[in-house]
Amino acid sequence: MRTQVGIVGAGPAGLTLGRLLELAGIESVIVEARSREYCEARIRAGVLEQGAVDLLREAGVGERLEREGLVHHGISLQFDGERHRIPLSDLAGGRSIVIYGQTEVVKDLIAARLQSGLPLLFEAQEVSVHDLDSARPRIRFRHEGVEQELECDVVAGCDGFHGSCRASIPVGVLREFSREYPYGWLGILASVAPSIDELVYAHHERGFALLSLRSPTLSRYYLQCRPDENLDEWPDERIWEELHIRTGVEGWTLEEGPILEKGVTGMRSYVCEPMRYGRLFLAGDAAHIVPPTGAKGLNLAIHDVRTLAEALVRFYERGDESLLDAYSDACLRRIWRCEHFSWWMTTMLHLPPNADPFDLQLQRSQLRYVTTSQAQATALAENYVGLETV
Ligand code: RFL
Ligand code: PHB
Repeated sequence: MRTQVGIVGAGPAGLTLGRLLELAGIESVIVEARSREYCEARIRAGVLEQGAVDLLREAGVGERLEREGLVHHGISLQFDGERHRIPLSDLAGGRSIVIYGQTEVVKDLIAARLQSGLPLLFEAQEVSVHDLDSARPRIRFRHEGVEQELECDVVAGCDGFHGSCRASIPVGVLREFSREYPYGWLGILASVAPSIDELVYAHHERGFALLSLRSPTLSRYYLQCRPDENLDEWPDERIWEELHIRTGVEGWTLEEGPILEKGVTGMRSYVCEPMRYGRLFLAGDAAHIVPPTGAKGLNLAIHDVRTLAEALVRFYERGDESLLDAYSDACLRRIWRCEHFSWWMTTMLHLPPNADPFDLQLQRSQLRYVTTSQAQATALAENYVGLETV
């Protein structure tokens, strides 16, 4: 088999790249380790920046997003039992965010690709990449029992943090930066109308909590926990009880409903530089991870592949590799801004293990400053909705 761009991974990065290349008349094959059902059911992000929404719309996959996505113009920060609204749109030049699940983005992109009749191979086994420093890199895998070799001009490593592309780069090429946090999030999806109109990020001395949503009938709530928290210790009643305690404010009630899904995720920050080795280009979580508190991971993944698609268009139209050469640096500027923002939101809102009263007072002071100073609130708002230029 031969193609122009071999894409490893059918998450938001790989699928969006495939779509952008399709629109530019560039061939691609997407090779994915999991099943379609698995990819479409994996519950993750829920907040899209305006820039990501605009790109999906321009790429012709924004129809359902436009219909079902919930446009939000603010978020709240809660501390000391009080909520403080940050009017994102007022502070960030009218820009807003859209609540639309990553699962839905993935479903829309898969449907569009299959409708175009383009190759998207699910359940590929033993996917490996080879000859990356040559002009003919290859992807090998087994699909439906048959060994396959896909010869490409370029390989896009969109296979997430635990994928095999980054791991195939020879030792010593990449510089890696990382930070582990002693926090996890216990997330639930509940079949109940959200008790909030906008997201609430709550600081509490028992730990952080986040109130989010997916639709007018689906709530998505999170509790700070240990990264290795055992879900068996969290029957539904305990989850609701803890949510009530951490998010409670006078005159407001958190409505409960059947919990459809629950899971625990650890948190880390990670960046590798450069995001390239020879003809392999890394994009999305394959190259960088942020803790979810800033809601940036999915948006960064989409930004990376927009930059990569533009570079590939230049390469195929003019044989000009300058944008491919500039790809990593162009992405890393935004990535590091989001790394900082996500780290900042995380450390401001989470209770450190063994926190002493001094730590808590510093967090409260920072929260009070962000919610009372227009300059600080603007800094939060423009990062949260997504900076136009970095
Ligand atoms: P993905 O989504 O991990 O997709 C990678 C794909 O590659 C496949 N794969 C392979 N395929 C072939 N061969 C191999 N060897 C392979 N190894 C892996 C995988 O099966 C998968 O299909 O990476 P991508 O596309 O870079 O997208 C990144 C986003 O998924 C991620 O950054 C976000 O979900 C992060 N995130 C959030 N981001 C936001 O922008 N806003 C949010 O509100 C937000 N909330 C979150 C989040 C992530 C969370 N978790 C679970 C980590 C909330 C949570 C709880
Ligand atoms: C979500 O709805 O899943 C969500 C929202 C905001 C975040 C992280 C996750 O910061």
